[in-house]
Amino acid sequence: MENNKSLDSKGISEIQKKRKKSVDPSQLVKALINGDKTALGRAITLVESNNKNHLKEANAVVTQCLQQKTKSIRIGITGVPGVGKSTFIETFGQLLTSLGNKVAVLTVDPTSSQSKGSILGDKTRMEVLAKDPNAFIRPSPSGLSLGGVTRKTRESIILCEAAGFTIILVETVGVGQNETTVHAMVDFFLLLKLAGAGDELQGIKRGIIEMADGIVINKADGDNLTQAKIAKTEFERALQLYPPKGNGWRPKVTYCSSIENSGIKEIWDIISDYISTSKATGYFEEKRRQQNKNWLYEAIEDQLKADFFKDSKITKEIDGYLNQVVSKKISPFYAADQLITIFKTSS
Ligand SMILES: Nc1nc2c(ncn2[C@@H]2O[C@H](COP(=O)(O)OP(=O)(O)O)[C@@H](O)[C@H]2O)c(=O)[nH]1
Ligand SMILES: [Mg+2]
Repeated sequence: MENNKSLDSKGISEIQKKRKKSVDPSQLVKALINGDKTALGRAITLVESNNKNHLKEANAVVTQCLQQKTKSIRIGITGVPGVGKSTFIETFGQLLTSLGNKVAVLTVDPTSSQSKGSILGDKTRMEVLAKDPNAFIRPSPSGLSLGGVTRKTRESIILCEAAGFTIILVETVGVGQNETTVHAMVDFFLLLKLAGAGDELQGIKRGIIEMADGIVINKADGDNLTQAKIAKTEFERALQLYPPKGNGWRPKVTYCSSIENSGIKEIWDIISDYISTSKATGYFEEKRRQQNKNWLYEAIEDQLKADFFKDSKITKEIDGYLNQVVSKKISPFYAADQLITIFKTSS
């Protein structure tokens, strides 16, 4: 055995390399559509790969998955770190699978490469759901910018849906731009809050309240319950100041305990109500169409930008232009115009 290993180790690793390289997209998609979670995991890895050779295969996989007729609900879950998103998903996810749904959980956390601890934390927090045959949990790809994570997550959603997952939960860390990008990829946006965490209404970033279709005060248990009830009333009052959403929806406020499993069903009722109302008016489909259009524009912008800054002439010239701009010899607009002309003629 030992001998064999040393004799063959090179050969074996060559085979393994080849195997890793040559993915047959059609075979992979076939297995994935049959509900094979390993195939789904491999397809997501392919989509996440930054290797140029994988791009063609990844595109083929996504395109084939797009052809699948799917029915899904995409729910974004946001809130500050520690508010209980992962714990909530563990409890909420189990309710959803018990009702016959197949649940996929994706996370958008561009910081996850720096804070490996949070992934470990999430895995232990979703222990039961992780073992549920009708659930699939995939942490945020690491080592990518927010733009990179966003794109990969969007494509992963398509793959999960083709694999038969009917509810997609996207957990996002409530910092910076993350919420905005996740809001743009889901049907329903749920904001988790804590009661009694300082001045509730002062601490809210206005933009996030405007994005939320539902607000849940989490950790409504023990001594916290009374505070949670008060916070609910405060949020409801505050929300009256906002106009209803495009589809006439007024965001709902409720409270729950993810640990004690109370108030969870009410949240699903709110989301179901939202989905059936917005499907009836055609808003649901319209929103998804609009999101798809926006993704195209964003993808073009991202790609152009990346190509521009990678261009060898640009990398050579840009410092000179920057210096001239800083020393006010030329205007930033003129510099941009010149650089873009250089870029256009170089390609
Ligand atoms: N008392 C109580 N604690 C909770 C509840 N939900 C989460 N927690 C705790 O809050 C901490 C952070 O939870 P976690 O799910 O990791 O938050 P995340 O960072 O938003 O994903 C953990 O210690 C949880 O046990 C809840 O409903 N009640
Ligand atoms: Mg978490």
